[in-house]
Amino acid sequence: MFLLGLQKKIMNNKTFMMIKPDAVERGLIGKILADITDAGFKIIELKMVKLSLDDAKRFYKIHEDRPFFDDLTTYMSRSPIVAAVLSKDNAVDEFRKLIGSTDPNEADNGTIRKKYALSKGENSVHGSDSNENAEIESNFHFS
Ligand code: DAT
Ligand code: MG
Repeated sequence: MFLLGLQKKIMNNKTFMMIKPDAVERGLIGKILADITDAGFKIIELKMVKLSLDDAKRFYKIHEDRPFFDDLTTYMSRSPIVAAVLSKDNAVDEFRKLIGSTDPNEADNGTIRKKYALSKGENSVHGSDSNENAEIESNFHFS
């Protein structure tokens, strides 16, 4: 039982995040990273990179049939992003709580999206939605 618990804890302890173009453009990298480390996350990988339109389309492939796909991929490739792998117990859920709802108008007070996001489309940060996607998205950026 102890080993199973430990294994679960290790499998739940990482997530992947990006600081998106709208936030990088407005000089918010430092503030957002401070919010993240203040919330108890450790930064274990970090880089700033400009995605090509093709990179953005591959990263967001699950949304390719959605009406906002072109806007999303054009926006994500218009200027650099910051990509990071973070660790904390229950990292995926804890990080989604820290960033808040997709639409900043629906996000709770104190969340990163409530504080910084411009709109549902330009919402300043990405956070993986499952352990499986955290692994896939981390490998996309840090292979
Ligand atoms: P999240 O980023 O909260 O996981 P998502 O995975 O549903 O949200 O969508 C990915 C991104 O696509 C989201 O951060 C912003 C954009 N997006 C989602 N729904 C949208 C909409 N209705 N209009 C415009 N952009 C949208
Ligand atoms: Mg998502």
